[in-house]
Amino acid sequence: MKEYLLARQKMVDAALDHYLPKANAKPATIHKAMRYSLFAGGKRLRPILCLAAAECCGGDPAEALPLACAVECIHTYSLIHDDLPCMDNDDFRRGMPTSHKVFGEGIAVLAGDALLTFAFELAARVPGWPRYSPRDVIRELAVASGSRHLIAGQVIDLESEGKKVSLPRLKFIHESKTAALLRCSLRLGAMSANATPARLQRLSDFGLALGLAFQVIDDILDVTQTTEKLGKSAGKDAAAEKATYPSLVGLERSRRTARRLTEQARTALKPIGKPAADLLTLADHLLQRDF
Ligand code: GRG
Repeated sequence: MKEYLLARQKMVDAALDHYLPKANAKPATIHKAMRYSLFAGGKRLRPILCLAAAECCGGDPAEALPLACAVECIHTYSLIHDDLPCMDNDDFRRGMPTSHKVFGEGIAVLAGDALLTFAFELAARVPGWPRYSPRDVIRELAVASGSRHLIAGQVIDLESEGKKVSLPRLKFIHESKTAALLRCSLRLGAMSANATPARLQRLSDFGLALGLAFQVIDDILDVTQTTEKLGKSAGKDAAAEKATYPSLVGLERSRRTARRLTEQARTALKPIGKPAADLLTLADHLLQRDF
């Protein structure tokens, strides 16, 4: 798995480097800022899932690359904006000072905007496939990152600060903020392989359960790991009295929930058999992760 992940990270990094405007393209500040956050050492989980979904559906991962990179651009934009003083106000991300600490708030906002916009430029590169047009793909990205999913999660999160949050509300925040983009990564990979509607649905169900498990584990790691290990400020949720799975149901029940969700994700892929092997291994790997 280690070698597989490393090879996929390299493939994604090379593609991002190829697609993105060069650091000295005018105006250099914005392109430097976009590249700074994009190449700060993210795990590339979403693009890796996108490529694995393409393979699971019999496709060529190279065809999914622009979409895998588009999702990573959207993910990175959301991190830059989330770290801003008006949002989560964080100084440290991916083991480096956050964008606004290096470039100032104005450029950080614009770097996030530019990455979000660039994602759609990348998505517009795909030729389309018999079952899925470029329009379908672009809509998929827009819906996952828009006001009913990624932004919805952030809004409810902001509005929940300092309030008692119920478990269903927390699940909604996690599904919107985290799981929707993970699911979108898998769906885009499947679409690039011209997946049947039935297989697309299976990957979608896998993505939603895996995405929620991923966020529950993220909540657990915030309590149990160090800042050095995570590459972002540990213990921040508790310090900000944020609702998380551990704060609502405790660490042990959170761990059980993560295991149950991972099993639910695995079940969604069972009928696919051997072609889903890499995705199943990835799900187990994410459950065991410690950063
Ligand atoms: C500001 C529009 C806007 C949205 C913010 C995604 C998000 C919503 C906030 C970021 C902080 C957060 C708790 C996100 C949840 C998803 C998550 C666990 C992100 C970290 O993902 P990793 O671990 O990060 O894959 P790397 O750095 O490895 O890519």
